[in-house]
Amino acid sequence: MKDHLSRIVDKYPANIFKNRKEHIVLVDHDSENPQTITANTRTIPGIITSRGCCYAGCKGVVIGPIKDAITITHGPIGCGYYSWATRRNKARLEEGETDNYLNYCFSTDLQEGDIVFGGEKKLKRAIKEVVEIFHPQNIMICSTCPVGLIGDDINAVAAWAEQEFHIKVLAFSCEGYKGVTQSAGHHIANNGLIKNVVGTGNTVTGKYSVNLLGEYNIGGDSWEIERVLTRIGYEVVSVMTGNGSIAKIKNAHLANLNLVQCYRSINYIAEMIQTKYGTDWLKVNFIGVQSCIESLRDMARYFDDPVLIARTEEVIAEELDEIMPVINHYQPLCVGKTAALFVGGSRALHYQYLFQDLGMETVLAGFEFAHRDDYEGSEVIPFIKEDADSKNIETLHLEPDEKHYRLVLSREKYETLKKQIPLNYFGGMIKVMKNNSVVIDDINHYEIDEFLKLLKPDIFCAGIKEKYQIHKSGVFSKQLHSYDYTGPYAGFKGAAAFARDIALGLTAPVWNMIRPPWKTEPMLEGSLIKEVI
Ligand code: CFM
Ligand code: HCA
Repeated sequence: MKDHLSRIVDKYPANIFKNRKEHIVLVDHDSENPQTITANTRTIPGIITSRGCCYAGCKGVVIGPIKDAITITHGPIGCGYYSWATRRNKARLEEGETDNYLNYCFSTDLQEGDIVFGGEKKLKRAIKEVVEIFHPQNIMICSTCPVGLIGDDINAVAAWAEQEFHIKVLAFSCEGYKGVTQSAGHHIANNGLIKNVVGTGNTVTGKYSVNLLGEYNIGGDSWEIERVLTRIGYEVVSVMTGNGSIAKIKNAHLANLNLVQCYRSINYIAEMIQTKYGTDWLKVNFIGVQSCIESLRDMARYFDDPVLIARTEEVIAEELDEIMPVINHYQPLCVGKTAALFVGGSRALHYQYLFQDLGMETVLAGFEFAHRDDYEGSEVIPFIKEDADSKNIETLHLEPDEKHYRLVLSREKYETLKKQIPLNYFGGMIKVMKNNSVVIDDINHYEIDEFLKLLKPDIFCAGIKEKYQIHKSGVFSKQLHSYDYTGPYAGFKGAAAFARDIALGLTAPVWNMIRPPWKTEPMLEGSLIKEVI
C-alpha cells in the first residue's frame, strides 16, 4: 500500500512532491510517534483544489444562516449571487418570530466606478434602502475582495448606520483572499459574534439548557437534532447558526453547556465562551445512530440527574424502535462495501460513524480546509506553527466576565468527567481510522482519479466540484454538503433516510454502464452533434 501511495505522489515535480506528501498520511497506529499531517497551508498555484474563500466561510457558512439579520454582501454582484441559497441551510419562523430574510440576496453590486472612487456611499445607500423596505432589527455587512483592496471602511459605515437607524449593524472584513481557505472566514465570523452579540441578552434559562454550536441546519439537520433534545427535556437556547437568530444567539452565555457538532467552524466561540463565561463544551456527533446515542449519554452524564439519565434511555429506545426496521431493511445492501469521504472540515469524520452503522468501512478520508487539530486532536494545538496567513486573522484575548462567569461543575467532578467524556476536547480524525486507511488534506483532481483506481471505493462522498468527476469514473458519489437535495441525515430519523439513499445509490446498475466521452474520442478535437445533424 505504501508503495502504491508513493507512486501517486512520485509523478509530481520535486517541489510539489515534497509539499503534497506531507498532506497525506497512511494510518498506522503502531508507529512509535503520533502521526502528523500538514494542513491549513496555501494550495500550490496551478493545482485544481476544491477549497473556497474567506468570504464563503464567513458569509456563506457562519453568518449567512442567521435568519433575523439582513446580510449585505459589499462587493461585485457575483460573490453575493453565487452564495445565494446554495448551501441549503434551511430556516423557518418559529413561534413568536417575525423576521426571516434567508430567501433574499442583498448586495451593493460594486461597479468599476465604485472601485475607482470608493464604495462607502453605495453601501450607505444600500443600508438605507434595506431599512426603508424591510425594517430589519439587524444588518450584517460582509465585504469581498475588492473592498479590502480599495480600503472602504465598513466598520465606520456600520457605526454610522447604528446611530442613524437605531438597529444593530455588524461589519465583517472577510475579503476572500484573507487566510488560505473558508476557515479564516469562520474565525472572523466567530470573533464578530462574540464581540457584538453573545452576552447582550438576558433571558431566563433552565438547568438543562444547551447551545448547539457548529450545526447549520443543512437539509433540516438541526430540526431533527432539536426534536430529539427537546423530547428528552433539554432547552436549546441557541443554535449557531442553523435556523439561528440574533435574538437567540445573544443569550448563548446563559446556557449551561455548549454542544459542539462542527468543531472546525465554531471552536473559537466554544473556547471564548468558556474563557469569558465558564461554560464547558462537549464534543458531540449527531451523525450516526451509535454516535447519537453516545452523545446523548455523554450529555446526560454531564448533568448527572437520574431522571434525565432515565429519560435519555427511554427516548433512545423509542427512537430505535422506530428507525431500526428501516435501517435493518437497507443495511444488507450496504454491508461490506467501502467508502471514501472528502468534505470541508468535519463531515469526513462524522459520516464515518453513519457508514459504520451500515457495515461499511472508510478507506480514505480528507478535509478541504481543516487544521492539524481536526486530524490529530486538540492536544496538538500548542505545537501548531503560526505562519503569515494564520497571523493575519485576529485572535481575541478575553477575560472572565465579572457578572456572568460561573462553573456548572465542581473542579473535582470536572476532573473525573474529563476522563470519561470529550469535555473541552476533540480527538480528531486520525485516531478513529483503521490502520492502512488514507487521510488526505486538500485532495486535488489528479489525486481523486488515482485514489479511485487504487482503493476502488464503492462510494466516494464529496461535493459538487468532485461529484461528476467521480460519476464519470463509474463510481457512485453522494454529496455530503448539500445531500443532493435530500436529508436531513442527522439524528435518528436522518440515519434512516441516509440508509435508504446509500442503499439505493449502491444498488443502482448505472455505475457499470458509464463510459466517459474521452474514452471514445479525443475531447479537444471533439465533433459536432453528428447523431442529430
Ligand atoms: Fe463544518 Fe459545515 Fe463542515 Fe464547514 Fe462547509 Fe458545510 Fe462542509 Mo460544505 S461548517 S466544516 S465550511 S460541517 S459548508 S455545513 S458541508 S464544507 S464539512
Ligand atoms: C463552501 C460551501 C460548500 C460548497 C459545497 C460543495 C457547501 O464551501 O463555500 O462544494 O459542494 O456546503 O455549500 O461547502
